[in-house]
Amino acid sequence: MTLTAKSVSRVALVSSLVAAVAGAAVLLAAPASGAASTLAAAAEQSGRYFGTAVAANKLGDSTYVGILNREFDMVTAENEMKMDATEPNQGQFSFSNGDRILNQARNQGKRVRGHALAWHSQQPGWMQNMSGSALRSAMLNHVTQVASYYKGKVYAWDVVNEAFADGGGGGRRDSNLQRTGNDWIEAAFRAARSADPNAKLCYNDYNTDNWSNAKTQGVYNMVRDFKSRGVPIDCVGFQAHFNSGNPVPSNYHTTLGNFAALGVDVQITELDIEGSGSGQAQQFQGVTQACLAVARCTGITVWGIRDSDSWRSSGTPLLFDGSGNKKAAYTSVLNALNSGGTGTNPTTTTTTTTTTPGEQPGGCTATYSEGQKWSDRFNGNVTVSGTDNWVVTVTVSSPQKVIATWNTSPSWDSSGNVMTARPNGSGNSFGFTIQHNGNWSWPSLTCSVG
Ligand code: 9MR
Repeated sequence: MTLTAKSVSRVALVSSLVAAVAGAAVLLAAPASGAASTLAAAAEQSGRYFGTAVAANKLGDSTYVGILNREFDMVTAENEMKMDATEPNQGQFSFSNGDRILNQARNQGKRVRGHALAWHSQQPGWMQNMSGSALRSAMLNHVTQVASYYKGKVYAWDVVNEAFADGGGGGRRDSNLQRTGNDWIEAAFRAARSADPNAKLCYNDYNTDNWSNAKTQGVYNMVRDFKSRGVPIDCVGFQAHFNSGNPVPSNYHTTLGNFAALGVDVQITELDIEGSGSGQAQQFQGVTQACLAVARCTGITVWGIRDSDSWRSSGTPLLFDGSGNKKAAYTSVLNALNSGGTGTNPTTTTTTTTTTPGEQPGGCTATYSEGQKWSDRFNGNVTVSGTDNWVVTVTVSSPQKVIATWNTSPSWDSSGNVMTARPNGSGNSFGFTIQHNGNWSWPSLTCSVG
């Protein structure tokens, strides 16, 4: 988890910074150029999407459709692409309601997440009583037929949904599908890849947000195993259904970052948070920031539009009230998206400055490494190597504040966001604590030879 800055002169500091994050070139800490006024536009500033679950029977509601068309650029069918909806009788497929949602979205230039090809729940009656090889074949046929029908039209599929057990064991959930053999999940992924090679294939689950949960670790180990054996998996969905008994964990960004480091995209797929007012708004902000802090967190989907559209409407868990008015939670998400964040994955990140011809040879390398994190702050350490007379500039992004330093006596610019530092004595490292105020992005570093 490092970020490295090299420089050969002060002049070079004004040259453009080039960052390579996990192999992809992105600009570091590029702030949003202006505040976007919709969730989708705000998310797109950092290359992400902002989606919602859609119910086909609400597509005649003009308030609903008005908000849908205005605010979101990704759509998930709330129920209409599930197994019971798409294969009500074995071998007879029904796509009409799924198509209504897909076509409405695509006509408006929105993308679609498919949900879900294989699941222990919402199975059609004929499948519920099946077992063994007959069930395995029926499941694989379902995956193949549905993914083939929507080939090229969905951005991503939740190939397998909710296959891990709740509680402390971190193991698989018992189900008729699980009893066909532990390899049912990878078999489903392989069938989906064959049917639609360009769709991103996701594993999707709930209560996998807290890094300390056994269930989170169970899913993580499965994804790591799949990646090591070449099972085709591209993404992991975190449903993110929160309430007071299951609040947004303070280590959410750690969870997302650790999964991303396995080489998969991560997505918040069914976000809702029961509550109201500023408490609810703050939790929505935290989830948004956790995604923004991870480069491979590619988007957020809320599980419905208005509170009254929610599967648990009494908990008022969404961003619009029953009349379609924006709630405080809406504003906090929009503001968080507008304050940007290219995010960083917990992998090596290199920042280099270009060299001005004719400069003296020499230089220095400053390496940032992540330290401990808490819900409101995180530590960073800088290690420097190179010639003696260098100095490091550390820039944090507003509203972050550096609230403590060690092994250094820095000087500050007038904004308080830029500190210029050398390690004390003959040391080669120093550290600081950043109060993130909702922005988890890492500071940018330069080092220069004086
Ligand atoms: O929101 C969906 C609700 O309308 C259905 O009755 C329910 C049936 O299982 O599924 C709800 O959506 C679930 C999603 O498909 C998977 N994760 C949990 C969601 C909320 O229960």
